[in-house]
Amino acid sequence: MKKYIVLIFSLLSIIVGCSETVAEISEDSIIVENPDPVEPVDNSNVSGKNILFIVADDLTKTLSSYGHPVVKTPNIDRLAAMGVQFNNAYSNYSVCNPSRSSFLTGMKPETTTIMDNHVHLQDIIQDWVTLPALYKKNGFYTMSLGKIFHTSKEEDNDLKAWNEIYSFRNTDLGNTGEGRNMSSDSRWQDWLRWLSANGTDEDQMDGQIAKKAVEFIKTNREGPFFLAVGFQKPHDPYIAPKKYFDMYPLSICDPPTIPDNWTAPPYAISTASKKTFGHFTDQDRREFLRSYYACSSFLDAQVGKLLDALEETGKLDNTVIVFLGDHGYHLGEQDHWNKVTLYEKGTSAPFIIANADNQPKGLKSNSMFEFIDIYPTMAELSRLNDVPGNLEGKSFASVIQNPTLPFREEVRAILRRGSVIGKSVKNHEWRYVEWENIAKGVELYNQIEDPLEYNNLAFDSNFAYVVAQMKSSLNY
Ligand SMILES: [Ca+2]
Repeated sequence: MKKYIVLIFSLLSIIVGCSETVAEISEDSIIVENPDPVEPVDNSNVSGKNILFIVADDLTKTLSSYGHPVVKTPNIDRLAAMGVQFNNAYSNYSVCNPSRSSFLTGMKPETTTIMDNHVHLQDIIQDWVTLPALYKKNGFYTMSLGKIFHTSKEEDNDLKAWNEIYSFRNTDLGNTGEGRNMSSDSRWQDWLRWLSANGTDEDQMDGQIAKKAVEFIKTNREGPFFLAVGFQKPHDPYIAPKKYFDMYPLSICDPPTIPDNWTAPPYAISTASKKTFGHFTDQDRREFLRSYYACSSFLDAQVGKLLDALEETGKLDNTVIVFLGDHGYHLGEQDHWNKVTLYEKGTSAPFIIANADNQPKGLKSNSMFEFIDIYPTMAELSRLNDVPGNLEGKSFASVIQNPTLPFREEVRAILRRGSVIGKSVKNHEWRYVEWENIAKGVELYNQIEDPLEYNNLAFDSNFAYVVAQMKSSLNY
């Protein structure tokens, strides 16, 4: 009989959407949602490489392997050197639950209909086979640590996909330190809070996730595993041990410059965001960047522990490592310090894969793909059987093996702001956005001359032909 043990506290503290509450302080920091007891599994007759599937929450390209000038991420750099880094990987929706529900089912947000953090996957899922469920069906031993689906609650997850599932929370000590809430709006509670925390990595939930993952990797196993590690950082609240904050003096945390006279097109940025960030001072911006950078380096250190464990156990070459952020994030671009946009900064995310069969090492690909392509790609790489027929992406396994191959000519994303639907299509030269079929707004940005997307050319008659072309692509 399935019995779920849920230690009492608000799961929102680890599986947040746009707002969240602080974890209650308790000596226990592990939340177990396993069938009780966990049944031993003999999958020694199953062939295939292990999968280490690492998802970071709200991580943009604050990684030195992506050329960030300030942030130091030596471990993710090490991973990139082992594999292929994709410079043009695009989430289909710039919010946690819609994005994860999409790439874990292999279907577009339009199809899942999950477009906010409040819809429960289990109310929608029908007979869809999620990515981890397919691995389990193929005999892989599956474990979920931290945030893979939007929450670890039964209604938001796919508990049948996992042999074991664990979430974690900070210790009492890890919730103390020097910090500040930069929001003056009480409605938002914690979402602009940073904390240079006392204690060690393992006083933070992500440190505990890494520890559990290392224990699992070091366990002797005969058959292959699918280990999904969902780190919560750099998602707010921006909490990391003090040593990571100390890496980034405020003087080197320079906020981006907003062009003079720039204003956001209608619906491009939420009204609440404009109101909140309109009050940001230079000090606020620098503290925000320091906190996000600290959380990025903290995350990087946890990834390093997993790589070390794979090396120490001799499992590295036999483990395909997939690393991604669940969507993009603005760090001051468009005067926005969050997600939930259709801009480049909102939709593009880091994606690195290492150790797949016949793949080169240390290459960077500019080929574009959408996150709905992840599921069929992994299914192909792992040669999984019974791949469902309802997947809407296509495999880019061939690009992993030959990173100069072109893949998608254009990528799409969708967003719902209030009741208004925005859709974007991007190719290598242009991004085009419509809000409610142009009734609420149109945007066109040159991706080469204006990569940060400040100069909306949609109403410039010189580019009417581009608007027409992109409109046709969007509504094909
Ligand atoms: Ca997220």
